[in-house]
Amino acid sequence: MSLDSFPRYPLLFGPSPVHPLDRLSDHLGGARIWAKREDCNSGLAFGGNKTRKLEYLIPDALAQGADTLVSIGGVQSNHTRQVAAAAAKVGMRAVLVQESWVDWPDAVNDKVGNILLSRIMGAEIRMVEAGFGIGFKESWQQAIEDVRAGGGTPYAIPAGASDHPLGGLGFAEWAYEVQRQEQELGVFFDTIVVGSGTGSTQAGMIAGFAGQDRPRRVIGIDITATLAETQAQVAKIARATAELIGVGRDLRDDEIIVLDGWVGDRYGIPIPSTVDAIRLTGRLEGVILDPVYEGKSMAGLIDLIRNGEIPKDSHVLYAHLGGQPALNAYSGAFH
Ligand code: 5PA
Repeated sequence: MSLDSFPRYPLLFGPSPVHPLDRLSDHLGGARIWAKREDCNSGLAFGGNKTRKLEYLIPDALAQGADTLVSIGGVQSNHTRQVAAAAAKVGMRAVLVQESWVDWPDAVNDKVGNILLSRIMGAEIRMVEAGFGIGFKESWQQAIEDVRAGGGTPYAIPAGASDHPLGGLGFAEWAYEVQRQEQELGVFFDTIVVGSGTGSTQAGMIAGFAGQDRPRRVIGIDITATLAETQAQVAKIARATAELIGVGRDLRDDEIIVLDGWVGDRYGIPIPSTVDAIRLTGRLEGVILDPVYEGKSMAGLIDLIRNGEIPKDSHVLYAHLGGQPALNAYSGAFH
């Protein structure tokens, strides 16, 4: 099958914007940096990377006759907020399991930002005590069964919409969107930098670019503090997605790059390099990053340019995947 043969439910405005970050590039004195903006890809509850993935899951949910999307994430999950928005848009209910992945002391952490938005959109929120993990969760299974017991038809969406047969398609399509935008802009991005958590964002990109002629590096920056699991998950989803869209060859191990060094020792806690990257990007570009994901992937990009790992003649595309609503729950990081 080819990518075009999978139905896509429109949730995005269209292609997400691509633009140069000239002042940041000049400041670092190395490669030219551009950003592709999934944080403004949709009019649905501030969009983000999951909205793009959900374009491929919603048709499957509709085909199955589902009336309730059931998903899971941390209290400040961007993913569950986007599931709530997609459910509202297509006229389904959303049941969201929100786990205590992060122990962060802001008093309003469980009241503002993403979780507030999900409440406004009418999602049923279930708060659960449980640590970070991308694997199968009993609380999620329970929520699915409860929907059934209540006479509903659930559609189960795993954390980050990642460990799902269609989870990699959104960003495989993104890779082709990049190729079209490069032709319009007259630029070639030899390096892509992307934050990696549940894995299907980077995995989809790898699969999509693998079907194209010109090789490039897709560098994932781990934001989970469990690097080996992230690498394994990215590899698994990339290979499954490549097969699903008919890339026609096996992915090599060296196509799967996930780097460690900017997450700190726990998921969801900003460290000094995170806050520095957020402040620098805000001050020089007026572009806002969050303290859980994009602040960390940008810290990685900054160091990789500074230490020459990304060479001076490179054109880098920074995938901005959204996530800013969580900033409100992290005011303490910026005092
Ligand atoms: C997330 C994920 P993947 O999970 O697809 O690897 O994406 C990582 C990522 N940037 C990067 C932002 C802003 C993200 O929200 N967020 C999760 C969530 O629950 O919000 C899935 C973890």
